[in-house]
Amino acid sequence: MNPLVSTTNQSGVAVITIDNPPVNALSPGVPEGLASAFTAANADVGAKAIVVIGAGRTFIAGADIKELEYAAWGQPAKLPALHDLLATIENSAKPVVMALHGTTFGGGLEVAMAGHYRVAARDGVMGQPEVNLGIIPGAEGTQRLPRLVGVEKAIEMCVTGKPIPAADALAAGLVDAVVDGQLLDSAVAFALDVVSRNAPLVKTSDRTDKLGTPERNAPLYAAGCALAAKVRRGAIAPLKAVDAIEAAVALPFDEGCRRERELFSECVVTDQARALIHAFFAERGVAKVPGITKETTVRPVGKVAIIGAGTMGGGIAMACANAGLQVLLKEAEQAALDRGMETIRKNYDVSVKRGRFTPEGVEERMARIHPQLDYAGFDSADVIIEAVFEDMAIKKAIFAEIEGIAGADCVLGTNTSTLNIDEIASVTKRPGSVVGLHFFSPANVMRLLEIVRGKATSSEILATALALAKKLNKVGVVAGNCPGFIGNRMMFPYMYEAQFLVEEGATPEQVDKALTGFGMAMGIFAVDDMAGIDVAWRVRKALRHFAEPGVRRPLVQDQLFEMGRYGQKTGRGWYIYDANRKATPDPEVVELIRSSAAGAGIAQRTFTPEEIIERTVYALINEGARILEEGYALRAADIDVVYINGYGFPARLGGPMMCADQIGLAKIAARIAEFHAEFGERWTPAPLLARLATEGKTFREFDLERA
Ligand code: T1G
Repeated sequence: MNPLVSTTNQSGVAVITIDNPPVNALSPGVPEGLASAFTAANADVGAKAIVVIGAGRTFIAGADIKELEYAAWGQPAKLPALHDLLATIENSAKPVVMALHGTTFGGGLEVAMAGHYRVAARDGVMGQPEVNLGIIPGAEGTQRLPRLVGVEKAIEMCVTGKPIPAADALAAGLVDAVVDGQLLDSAVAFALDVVSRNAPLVKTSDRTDKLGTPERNAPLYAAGCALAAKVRRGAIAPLKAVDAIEAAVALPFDEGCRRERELFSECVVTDQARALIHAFFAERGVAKVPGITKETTVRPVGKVAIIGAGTMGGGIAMACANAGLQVLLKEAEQAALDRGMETIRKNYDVSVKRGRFTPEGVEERMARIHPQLDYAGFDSADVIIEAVFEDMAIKKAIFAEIEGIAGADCVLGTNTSTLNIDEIASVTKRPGSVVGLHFFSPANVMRLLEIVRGKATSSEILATALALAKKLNKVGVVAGNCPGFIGNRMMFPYMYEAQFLVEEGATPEQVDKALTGFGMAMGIFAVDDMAGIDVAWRVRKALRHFAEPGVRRPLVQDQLFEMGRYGQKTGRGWYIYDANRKATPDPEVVELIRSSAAGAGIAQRTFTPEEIIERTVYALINEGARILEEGYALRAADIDVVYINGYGFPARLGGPMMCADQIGLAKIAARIAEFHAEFGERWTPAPLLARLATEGKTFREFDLERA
């Protein structure tokens, strides 16, 4: 007996159940089990029809991505050859009804589409998310999906990778019924109805009614490519998905399937597939933290108290309210509190306008946020998050205050982007309860939460912080307590190098263009303007950057600060901003850069985009290697998760460390050595990077060896 697939009989219907926790992936054994279950069910005189259902939380969520990872890295992989299985399902003489709940994704949807009918639970979702992994559907999804939903919808689903809810699937023709309540009973009843009506068993592969013709579809293909360029800039797989759907229209079914397999095979060995599959597992790996086990107590969180209703505090309050938590939001003065609440209201209004929330949903959320000027109710909060100004003295004063108020089990979080957690914790008698919670702005939108472990932070507090991140729909990455933690510590050399480049002859616009061309969501000067040149100035002072004599200092940023050019908030920074926050280059700034450089005798030259990328991104990678070696990041993969989710690093490059692996550490180390010779100490190669390069190894291998 196959433990992954079993068959029972309900009212004369063979019920085939897939039970491969956690998500019923098509791991080795599942397709084989399904194939023999189908053969048996077809031979079983006691079965009039067949229902396939998933045990646990979902129908099949796709192929086993572990196997895809092996394939991507050229290792022996047991990728399911589903062609024969899908043909067996489709050719079944007995009606096949697929009962879908949870996430019917990828290979799961492909199996489902081979059935004659599909019945879905109302809260189920269906999709072909393969592009998220840098690949296209590989089990005939690009051939059957357009036959069921039409070419336009199929392109949209395969290009964006976004799942659709059951109701939309019904409207599109992907499923035949949406049911509430007992899914299995409904599916069995549906199957019996098909039998009693002697309804025809239409094979999806035989259908052509929704396919159209190559000529008429030409604009749809062009629109699909345009959509790909828009939502997945630079990605290969979405374009290949369009090609495969074109083949569904132009070729007979079997030939179309062959074409899909070719395109799939091309995609799976690309750098992008490797990078995206890496990113998938990296994101799920961050919660694995030494010292935290299944036995570690995670404290329940229902009520969060926030100190400070500014940009960060307000955003954190929204993130908590969105997750259904009760929120106390404290400010020192009424005017600031009112301003904070107004901003929250305004942000929610925008979400309603954009259709993200309903007006009622917003009222529910607003009702969860209690504005206040005192500490009332803080004694029963599960988590307190201090989110005031980035100033050590103020933060310490607040921690000294809440020490006497917070309950014994309360998590004491500080939202700092750079300050020393241990120093903050030192003012309390319970440093084990103190943890850094570095949210990213806007905190209600950005997925990253850096969770900073101080030297005393207890495992329980850390585990609770990780659970809180999950509850807030964020990805929590544990970082050690070094200045800037993981993300900002890496950003400093990257940002300063960009500034040196403009002093040497590039313009902010050129640097930003090179970076966005590389794939970054924003250029670093645009980021500086968004985060605030005043904020960067304060951080620089607090961390005593450039305090040592003899180091090269950026010449312009302090001048911009002194001119009151704080970036977007003042309409001027490195760029000029219009009312819609659209940036245009400012000749005055370029002039300021040129005259400052001339004053310092800096030679001027031009830079290619490649040189710009090397100087900036390699600085990022070099610092990442240091952080990893010093143990402030648990894994290279954690650094990648930080940069993809908090700093706009393109997922298709896998994050800075995976990107370094793919460029080749030897090449990077050689270039860094040249920069070191030319620019001196700030380019000292990170010892780990140098060592791995010499040994011919990668950061990925470094992670695997330590796992
Ligand atoms: N394969 C292997 N492991 C998987 C997996 C999969 N498809 N999906 C999830 N896991 C693991 C995951 O690593 C984690 O493990 C645990 O399950 C829970 O996941 C032939 C080629 C299903 C919506 O892309 O979108 O089919 O960390 O923490 O938030 O054409 O996982 O606990 O050890 O994410 O509830 C297409 C990807 C594959 C689905 C559940 N399918 N997965 O989310 O839990 S390609 C996908 C997800 C394919 C065919 C092609 C989500 C989820 P661990 P989780 P969750």
